[in-house]
Amino acid sequence: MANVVSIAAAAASLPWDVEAVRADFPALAQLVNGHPLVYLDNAATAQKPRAVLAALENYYQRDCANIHRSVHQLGERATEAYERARRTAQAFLGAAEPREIVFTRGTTEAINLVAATYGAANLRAGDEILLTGMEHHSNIVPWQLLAERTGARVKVAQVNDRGEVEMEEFERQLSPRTRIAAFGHISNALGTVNPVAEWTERAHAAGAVVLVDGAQSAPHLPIHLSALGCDFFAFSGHKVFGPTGIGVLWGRAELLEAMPPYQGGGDMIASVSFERTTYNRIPYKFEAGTPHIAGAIGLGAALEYLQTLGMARAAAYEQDLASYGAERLAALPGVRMIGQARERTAVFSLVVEGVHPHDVATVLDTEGIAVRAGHHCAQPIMDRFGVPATTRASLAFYNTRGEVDRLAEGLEKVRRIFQC
Ligand code: 7TS
Repeated sequence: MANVVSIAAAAASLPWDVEAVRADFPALAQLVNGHPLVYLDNAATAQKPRAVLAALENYYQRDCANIHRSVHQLGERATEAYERARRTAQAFLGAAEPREIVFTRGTTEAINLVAATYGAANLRAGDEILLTGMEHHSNIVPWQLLAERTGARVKVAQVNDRGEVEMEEFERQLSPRTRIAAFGHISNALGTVNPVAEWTERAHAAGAVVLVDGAQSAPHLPIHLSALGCDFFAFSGHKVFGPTGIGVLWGRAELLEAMPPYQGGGDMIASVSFERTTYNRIPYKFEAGTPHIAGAIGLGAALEYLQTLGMARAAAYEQDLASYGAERLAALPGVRMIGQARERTAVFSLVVEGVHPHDVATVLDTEGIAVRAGHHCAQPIMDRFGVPATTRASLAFYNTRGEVDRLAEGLEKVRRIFQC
């Protein structure tokens, strides 16, 4: 059998035709404030390829019906498309079975689901939940809520000056009381790529289950769950070039089976009476009510699109943008980059000395350059670096070196306007 790694390496070495890829994304071909759009807010949400738009249109125009209940043609087609999306997500992650894929509203809901079900069933007063100092609020607050309910304690592995959590620090914060370790694969605020497989190994050795927040990695890295070794993995449809309002929680079947339901309602039950209700098998136990059918189908189309492009090739191309961008932006006087991790993606969290990040973003917008300014829903890491906010440029595989140049020129204009 061919070696998967060598195939990936060979694929990654094929040239990346960025103009052909851009042509798949209609939103990229527009003028904003008289300039060709430079979309550098991909960590917030990514643009959608035609394949996704077509899948949504097809569902609403041809196959619009509820799922898992109607025997008529449209109901059958909708159910088949929805379940096919689940199998696509399974393949995208390298999960063992489709029933390990739970559709949620997104990463946020996936993490809340695990906290509210696995967490509530398994954590007691005095137990510990280990997070890192660079988590998104979505991977902090659900655990704080769980801690409030159970008496468990949230512990934090701290971040060094480069924007990394060192292994010694991670291990120091683990203890025999750690029941859950939950951490981001890639930081949305710094771009740091965390050694999640190694952390998972250490957390497992301490007896904890591991949730990986893959919101920022699923769009940028090939994901192989078996290589990560984690127990739960969450990502959002809208960041992987799919629709908003849909996402995935992957969990090991034996864990999902043992977990109590999340929400009650239609589809999640086997039978209901006022005396006794029994629950459906996984994953349906966690998908109460009519789900975001179109969203799941659109997400399936996005993941198929990514598989066709090849995530290894996309990642290799983005790595080139990441090094080019880091060099280009570091050369700008008066511009400081927060987060200098050795392993990082094309996320640039910038501080222009003397200028408020929102002003930076506003000036860039006049040039047609879309970036995000703020704390990026990661206030603890902003506090760690002593800044209230940054201006963040986050790239995807459809961005170009030319667009990085436009960003650099935009930042020079900011400095001219504010004379700093
Ligand atoms: N985890 C990480 C690491 C994220 O970056 C985000 C969203 C989430 C969780 C939550 O995802 P959601 O789809 O459920 O909202 N991050 C961002 C961002 O960086 N800018 O806007 C949203």
